[in-house]
Amino acid sequence: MLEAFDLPYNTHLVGLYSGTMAADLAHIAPARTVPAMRTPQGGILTDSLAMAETLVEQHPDVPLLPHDPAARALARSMIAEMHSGFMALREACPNIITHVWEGFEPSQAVRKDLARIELFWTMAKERYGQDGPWLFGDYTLADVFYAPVACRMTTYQLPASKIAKNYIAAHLNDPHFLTWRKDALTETHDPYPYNFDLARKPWPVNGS
Ligand SMILES: N[C@@H](CCC(=O)N[C@@H](CS)C(=O)NCC(=O)O)C(=O)O
Repeated sequence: MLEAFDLPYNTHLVGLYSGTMAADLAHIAPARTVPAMRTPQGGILTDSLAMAETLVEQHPDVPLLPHDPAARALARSMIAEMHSGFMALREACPNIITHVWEGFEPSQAVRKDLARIELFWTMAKERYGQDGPWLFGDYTLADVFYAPVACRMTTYQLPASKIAKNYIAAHLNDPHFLTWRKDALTETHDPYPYNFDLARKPWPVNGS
């Protein structure tokens, strides 16, 4: 969110799998999950949706959401549904940005989540997103919240329409996404936290 809109920030890495999470977050209580954020005024935000709302409030001149009220309503709804839903997809497909799993079979519940995501992406693109690669043309917070979905659809090779494929490619080629991936490749885990009995395939270079 901060990176994509050129909002200055400092990063503190937290040991999600190393057992140090609680200690690493102690200085920004009551945060207990990542991401967590402290604002310049000292406010602590413990949740991504709270961060998004706060940034919109604090940076009225930054186009974090589409300008058009109807587009804005759809963007907000898509963000909220992502934030509180798509649990089947999120549980079955942990977000992995390093490689592709070969032969993952999505369940009916995952397919149902994907159908709603397709509906949202198509509606946003067709109504408001004709003038650029992103859901609402220019990059907005909706794209921030759906970047991990584009990532999952790549990692697990999930079924995608032509519109969805083009949208996923926009993420995979986005400089911020590429930095995210480059950083992820420097991480090692022992034991590896995601155990799928599937072969690994290389990540598609620049989404091709
Ligand atoms: N609703 C939260 C979800 C945060 C969350 O579940 N973060 C996970 C990593 S993606 C986490 O920190 N898990 C560690 C734990 O639950 O101990 C948000 O959107 O910010």
